[in-house]
Amino acid sequence: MKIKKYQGETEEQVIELAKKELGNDAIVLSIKRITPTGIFSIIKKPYIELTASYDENKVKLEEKPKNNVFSDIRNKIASNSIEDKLKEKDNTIERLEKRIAELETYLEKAMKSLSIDKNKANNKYKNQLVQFIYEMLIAKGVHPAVCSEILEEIDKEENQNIDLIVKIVYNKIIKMLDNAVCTDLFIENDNKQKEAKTIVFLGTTGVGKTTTIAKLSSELIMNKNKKVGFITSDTYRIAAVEQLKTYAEILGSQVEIVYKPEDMKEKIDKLKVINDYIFIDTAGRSHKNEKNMREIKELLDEIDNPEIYLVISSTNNFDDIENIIDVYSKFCKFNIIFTKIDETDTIGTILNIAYKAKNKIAYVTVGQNVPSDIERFSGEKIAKVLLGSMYK
Ligand SMILES: Nc1nc2c(ncn2[C@@H]2O[C@H](COP(=O)(O)OP(=O)(O)OP(=O)(O)O)[C@@H](O)[C@H]2O)c(=O)[nH]1
Ligand SMILES: [Mg+2]
Repeated sequence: MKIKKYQGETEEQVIELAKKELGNDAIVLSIKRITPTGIFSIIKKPYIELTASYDENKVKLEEKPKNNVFSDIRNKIASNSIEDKLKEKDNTIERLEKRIAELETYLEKAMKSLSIDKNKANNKYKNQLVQFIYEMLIAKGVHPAVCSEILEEIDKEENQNIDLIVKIVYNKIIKMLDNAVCTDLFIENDNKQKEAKTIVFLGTTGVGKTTTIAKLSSELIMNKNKKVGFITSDTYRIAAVEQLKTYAEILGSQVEIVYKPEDMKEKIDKLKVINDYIFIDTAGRSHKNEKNMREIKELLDEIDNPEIYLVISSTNNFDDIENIIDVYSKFCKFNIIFTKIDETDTIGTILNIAYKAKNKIAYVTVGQNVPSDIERFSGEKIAKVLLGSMYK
């Protein structure tokens, strides 16, 4: 016995292929639907693989195989022996039974494909690959309007090849994301000014403000040989000051505590003298609480020309993120840091924000490790994740 594999788009197609080449006596060992994973799932469509075994003495692959039951019968009728004819009758009945069973399976499949066709009527796009990409982007949290912007034009084109469609989609996503990349950051400019630069971190509760401060300041202190002083106004949460103090101690930095906005100037002046940068940590505040937002504004009013980062957890849903951005936009200008992208399944919200093009994105954080789990925001990595690969 020998084994041979056949690949095709449908089960009927591979069965037909195998039957044509190996005849009706071949045995089907398995029929599997193979789905390529990750980005390959887009470039290569799922396909059906049939594995069959056959008797090499009966089937010579180069020879034209016996076609079907009917040609078989015709050949046998040509034989004159009665014994042969009886044997033939038995075989014919057996084969007809097999044929009926095959027809039943075929009908069952035809019914199923009929319901698939019905679903197709609900598809947004006529090109199946474009539809597939659409569904994938939606599942990753990309807003339908953003999907339309990316996919509508491509869907209009006839006979596009798969590679080209994927390339166009990938490049469109990267372009959208790259438009939001923030350039020219105080943190990255080698601060040669005499005065220390103040960098403020705002955001709702628990999004990772203090951890992000530790990551960014470590990079400046350890790799760029800069001096960073810290100020915290988070006197609400027990242990918040301690958290920042612990990082400061490890980094050999000074920490000042601000209890009320009027103290801010004095503390900044104190740290200005010996530092290149002053990182200001704030208490996590609900953007829905007007009093909280007023307090933040009062605090910012005391700081001259700060660079502000709004820290947003990418695990929030798009509507919440939009609200947060809108509320903070009313009283300050900021760049965004998206945290916890290691924890989200809907990284598409970042693309939605980039598409809105109101704010620039500076960094993403990808885990809890200080200082390593922070990266400069880049369109390429997010685009790959949106098309099915892992964030690496
Ligand atoms: N998985 C993951 N966890 C993170 C990331 N960044 C921060 N965290 C975790 O989020 C939790 C809150 O982090 P903090 O830095 O204390 O957050 P915060 O915004 O300062 O919190 P408040 O000051 O209470 O508002 C901690 O357990 C961090 O380790 C990240 O990128 N990925
Ligand atoms: Mg904090």
